Amino acid sequence: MGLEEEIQELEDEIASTPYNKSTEAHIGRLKSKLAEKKEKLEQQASSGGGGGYGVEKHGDATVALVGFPSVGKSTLLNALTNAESETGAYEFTTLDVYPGMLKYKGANIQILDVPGLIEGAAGGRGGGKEVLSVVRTADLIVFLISVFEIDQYDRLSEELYKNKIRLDQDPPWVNVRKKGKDGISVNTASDVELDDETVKAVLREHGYVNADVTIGEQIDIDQLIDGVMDNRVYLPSLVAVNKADLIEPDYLPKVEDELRERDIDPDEAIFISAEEEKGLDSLTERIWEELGLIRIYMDKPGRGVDREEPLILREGDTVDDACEKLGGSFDERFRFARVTGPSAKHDEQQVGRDHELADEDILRIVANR
Ligand SMILES: Nc1nc2c(ncn2[C@@H]2O[C@H](COP(=O)(O)OP(=O)(O)OP(=O)(O)O)[C@@H](O)[C@H]2O)c(=O)[nH]1
Ligand SMILES: [Mg+2]
Repeated sequence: MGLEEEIQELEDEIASTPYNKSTEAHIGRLKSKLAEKKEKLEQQASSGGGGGYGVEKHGDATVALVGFPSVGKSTLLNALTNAESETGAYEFTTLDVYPGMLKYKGANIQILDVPGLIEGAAGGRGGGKEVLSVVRTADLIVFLISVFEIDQYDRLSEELYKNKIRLDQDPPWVNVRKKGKDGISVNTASDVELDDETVKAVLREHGYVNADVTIGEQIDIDQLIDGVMDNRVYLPSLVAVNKADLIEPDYLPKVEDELRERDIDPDEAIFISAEEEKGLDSLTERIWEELGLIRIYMDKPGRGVDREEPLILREGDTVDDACEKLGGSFDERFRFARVTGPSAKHDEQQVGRDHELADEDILRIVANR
């Protein structure tokens, strides 16, 4: 039996096994087997070569624009950035990945227009595989869906899930530590509903014989496997609804209902018209927020505060991260820094390397000569 048939059999068996406490460990085993076999299939498929898309990461952050053919990705990219991505009123205009640079609040945000992500892409059809490998390296996914076909979202998010991209969630709190002997021991937080036997079954299926497993939060079997497999990427996402210029106001409630059915708050989705360049300011602002970028205005000796070209960092970054991004040899020469702005207790606060910065801080680094 070939790998693909084995995968099909496992999927059938999982689908036909009712989930309850007495079958939980069995399902855990099946799902783990399935995950491992899919991994193997993928490795076989990719060992055949195929150049892939060497799209380099440029700028301060990268956004992947995913959507069906003709939904308006190229039109949007051209409206948002300096790119010249071909647009056309027929499918599959975009055959490659087209990068464009969006300049916003002094940041350079790379936006990638990727070819139509169609059903089956994660299985390697339609060149989707390469597309997905580009998408995996992004910092944010923007779903572009047609106002007339909100169900496009289902198929797109399914493709991403199959390709080990998890949206809008933190990695599951699962920690596995190998040891030399004594089998598998399981340590779970009080709210975890998975049986220890299920956890052990899953771990064994993934090749563990002796290990300490800690599970810190309530998760399901799929999340446990995600935690054990360790090659999932966790990305934030936004939903932009395009061609909003084409609907009558009385059609809007229907669209909103369809969004709600998919757990998308209609107020969180951004309605745009790429063609008429409407709603693009809100979209850009939301991209900025979701990326969690912050602007740091450097106060340079003799040159004053540079508000034109801020240093772009991420929420949670420290003075140390600023030094790193600035380059140069601050390492030995760093003495202290002075911060004025949202993160400072008062103007010109003296801080150390571990001080956490905030958007629109003014930063001066004092270094030894
Ligand atoms: N009315 C309207 N038409 C739009 C809008 N955005 C794009 N279009 C049109 O839709 C068609 C397809 O747009 P593209 O930007 O080429 O779509 P795409 O997603 O890049 O398509 P592929 O490259 O084939 O994947 C073009 O005729 C656009 O002019 C919009 O907001 N409103
Ligand atoms: Mg296109």
